[in-house]
Amino acid sequence: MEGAVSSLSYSLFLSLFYVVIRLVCQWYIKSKMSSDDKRRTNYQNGHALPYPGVKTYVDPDTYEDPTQAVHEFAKEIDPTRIRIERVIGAGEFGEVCSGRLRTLGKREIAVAIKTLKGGYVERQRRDFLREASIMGQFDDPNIIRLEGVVTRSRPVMIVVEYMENGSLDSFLRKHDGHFTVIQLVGMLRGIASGVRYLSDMGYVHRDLAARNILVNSNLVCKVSDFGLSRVLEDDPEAAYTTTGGKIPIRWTAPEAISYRKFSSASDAWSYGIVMWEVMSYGERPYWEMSNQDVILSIEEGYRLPAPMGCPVVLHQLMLHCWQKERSQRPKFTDVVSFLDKLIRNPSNEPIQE
Ligand code: ACK
Repeated sequence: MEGAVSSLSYSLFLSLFYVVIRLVCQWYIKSKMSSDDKRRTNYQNGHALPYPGVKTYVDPDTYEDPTQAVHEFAKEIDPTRIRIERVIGAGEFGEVCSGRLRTLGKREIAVAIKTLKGGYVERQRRDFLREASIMGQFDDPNIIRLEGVVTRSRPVMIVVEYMENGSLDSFLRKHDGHFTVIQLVGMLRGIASGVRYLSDMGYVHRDLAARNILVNSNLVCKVSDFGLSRVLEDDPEAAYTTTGGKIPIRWTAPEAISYRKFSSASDAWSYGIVMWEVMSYGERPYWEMSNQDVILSIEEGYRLPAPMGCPVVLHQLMLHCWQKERSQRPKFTDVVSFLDKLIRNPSNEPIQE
């Protein structure tokens, strides 16, 4: 009897001990979480759910009727609300223009308008609108915002927010040496945060490169150019590999080049190349080396050196992104935290190489 009582009190003691330890651990984890992490975590019955508020990406190609996907994810805009002002570039499907959009609240906002040129076949229309079906699923300050589409009249259009400084690569080349390291790190932080959002959504970009990032008048960088395989078809940097895929070799992780293993970890490799492009003000990765030489050099362990004036810690982060073993590369959430710390406390870090 006495034995039974003592074993009961022993198990009571153990349960109590367990509850106390659990509460202390929960309190400790919560107190260590940044406010950013808290925003991205909620609790249900006391259990932390990973990013429950974050939706997952739906591949528009899984829709039998791709037009249905467009209408599910993008608003149809009445074309009388759009005023095209000037042509700012050329895309594979037609011109890219700048203009104004009258919002439903009667405000006018600056927009970029991608048009689908006449004489297209159904497949081109579908490929063109695929980008809108993807972009329309995202809502993040570092992802280009889709305003809507025009599909019920001609020309077919995709309307997105206007980014005053255009593509990041040409913007940096135009302003070579003009920014402080902290300003450049701020741009990199924005891009990493956009890609973190994409990877939380389960979307793999596959073509992260400075040419596919847009910059607004406040130097905010936003990820653009969505469209899965179509993106690579469009990209002038994409070259055919021996396995028949079209890939922007200099920006792509070895496993994605060799056996098309694209993942958020291969996006991390590309992000490392974007870091290098930013810190070198739009220099071409691996300069004039041929694609084949790039592949061989990477295989032999060669990695891009730190650009002039690049802080050691940033080059170390690039090297981390370029680990051969993809599981060893950093997660985007860690990249964002790291860059945040660097921005908050730059003097603690050895800035020059
Ligand atoms: O480097 P850019 O000036 O920036 O030239 C290209 C061109 O259109 C062809 O893609 C520019 N562009 C694309 N989307 C946008 C946008 N949302 N806002 C401003 N410019 C854009 C891009």
